[in-house]
Amino acid sequence: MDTHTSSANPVTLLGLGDMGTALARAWLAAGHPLTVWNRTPAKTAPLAAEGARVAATLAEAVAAATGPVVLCLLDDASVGETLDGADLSGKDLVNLTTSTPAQARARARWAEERGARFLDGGIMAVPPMIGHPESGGYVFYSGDRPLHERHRATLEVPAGARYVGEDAGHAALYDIALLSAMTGMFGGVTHAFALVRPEKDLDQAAFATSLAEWLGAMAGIAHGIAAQLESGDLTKGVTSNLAMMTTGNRTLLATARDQSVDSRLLGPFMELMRHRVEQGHGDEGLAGLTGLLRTDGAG
Ligand code: FVH
Repeated sequence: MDTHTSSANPVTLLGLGDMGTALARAWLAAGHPLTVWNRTPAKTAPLAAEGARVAATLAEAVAAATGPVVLCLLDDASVGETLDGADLSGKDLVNLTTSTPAQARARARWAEERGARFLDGGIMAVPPMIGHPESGGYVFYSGDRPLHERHRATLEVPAGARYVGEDAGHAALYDIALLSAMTGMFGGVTHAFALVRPEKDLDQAAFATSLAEWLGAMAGIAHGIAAQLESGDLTKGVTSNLAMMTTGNRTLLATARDQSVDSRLLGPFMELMRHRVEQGHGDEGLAGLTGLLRTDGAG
């Protein structure tokens, strides 16, 4: 079926896994002419039925592209394998594949050497959030600014677009930093449920409500840490200092012992706090711990 009569920006999408398929449906629903390619051709069939044009080969998909060529593949290695040997000259590549910042920078240089423009993206959403702006999902972008400007409206169809600078590695750095913070939060949530789990007559759902509210209320600490790091005054605006918190940590650890919960998730972080206090910085908040984590000595 040829649906390429729309005036909307045409999109070429390489990769139809869970995320790629969700992206495809969002662009189709918004009326964008869409060409798709996937390593395993069977995954293209449902989208063809919904109006996508299916490219028989990768080379055909890229050659026909007049709009953004969006990659949503498993990892950076699969991007390299997929585009190996393709003629990318003059193409606008938008790579939504999760990468490290170093991989994104290397991929930007790689694309430039092949005459392509390059934008890297880090998706802050899961597939059901794609195409639903009210879900709060968005994508960090970095790299070629004019490319981002040119395709911004198209890129905002599946999820909000947040451009974070010309360094192609910065979208990946934002992405991975947020995922790292989320992982720490998941560790805390796991510990919290381990504490309350065996208690008879403790309503787990009610506990979950309190836990989620508390984490939301505490999330603003990120702004305080940023202000302290930017000003260089690591005591600026501190309301809960490390000296107080390390004392409180003893109560947390004693409770873990009493509740028969292993403190292996919390222990290393508490050790870092104790070390900073021993260095004479008990009046600081958490900002000074970032320096202790650096392995290159950068404060
Ligand atoms: N799904 C999620 O929740 C997360 C949300 C945040 C962002 N991630 C990243 O998005 C990328 C794609 O994720 P996905 O969910 O679509 O992943 P899969 O469903 O596993 O699909 C993987 C696609 O990659 C193709 N592929 C894998 N290896 C190769 C290769 N060597 N050459 C060509 N294509 C390859 C695979 O093809 P096939 O197996 O169907 O033939 C799928 O199209 C990812 O970076 C997440 O970190 C998703």
